[in-house]
Amino acid sequence: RNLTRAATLVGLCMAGTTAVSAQEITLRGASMFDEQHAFTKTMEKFAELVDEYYDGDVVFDLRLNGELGVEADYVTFLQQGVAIDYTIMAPSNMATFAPSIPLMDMPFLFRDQDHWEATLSSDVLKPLEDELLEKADIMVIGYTGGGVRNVISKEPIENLEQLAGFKMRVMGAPIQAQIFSALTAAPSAIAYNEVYNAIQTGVIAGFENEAASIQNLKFYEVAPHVTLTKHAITVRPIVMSGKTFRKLPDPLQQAVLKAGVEAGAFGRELESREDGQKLQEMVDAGQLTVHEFANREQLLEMVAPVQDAYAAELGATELLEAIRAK
Ligand code: X1X
Repeated sequence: RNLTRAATLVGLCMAGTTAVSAQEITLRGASMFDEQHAFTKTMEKFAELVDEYYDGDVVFDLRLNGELGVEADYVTFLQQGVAIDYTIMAPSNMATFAPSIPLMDMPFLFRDQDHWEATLSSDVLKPLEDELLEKADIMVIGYTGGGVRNVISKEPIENLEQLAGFKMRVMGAPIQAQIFSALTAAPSAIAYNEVYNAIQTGVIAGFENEAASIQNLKFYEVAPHVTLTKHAITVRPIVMSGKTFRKLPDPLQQAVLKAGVEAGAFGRELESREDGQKLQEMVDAGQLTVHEFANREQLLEMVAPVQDAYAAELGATELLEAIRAK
């Protein structure tokens, strides 16, 4: 199924992404990770389900290990309708095109796993999806995620005093930097594929991420301390370029929409289940040391005004209330 071909990115862009003919349709996906990561497994599940629901031939060409770049690249490709057709990505990596979309992965948005699941299995996020489609021509076809994001650092961090001035990488959406600034850290937006080196060379002292990705990309080699800030449960839309979707025959469009929702549910169950296991595997292997964060509840109080101001600025106060009420 995963037909990895040795083609350059330029070649891919020039070739276009979707060959629609009576004989064959090719859909190209991208993952920053290898076969072991939940995103990759979820995209494989998506392909399997499309095959099951569509009575025709589709070739899924899923490129792994960051062969086609990182999420910040994918969002441009999807918006332009080149190089890739579908992927899974963080809303905070799509802010350039749709400023409101990072509301759905804003730190401290969800109280717990039940709140997160209730939100993702409802249609409360639809206004954000509509904006993404309108402004970036990117369709949300399902929701995966479920990893718990924590602070990862070179040196141990156990309380607010130690978090103060912590030079850390955050994702590109301004709300990410605003939240960590409110916690008195010193955030800066750095591309994901530069994080490892930036920590190694001392440009930053750490970042924040979930277990699946820390393990897959071996971030523990440069940042062996994890602090249980538990500031986010990941929301990761499965997305498809609108330019691709519109070229597909109607029965395939229906199969894609059904498969997207079901692959999302599969991915949420998988990543949530594996999250604690993967953290423990890294602890057991001596790769990570876990630290509790003293007075975590205080963090919630510090960020609430920042969340409110961000939603107000977007005209999304009611939406934020609706998510909080889920
Ligand atoms: O922090 C990031 O940019 C990345 O972190 C993990 O690898 C994933 O959640 C991914 O979607 C991206 O957000």
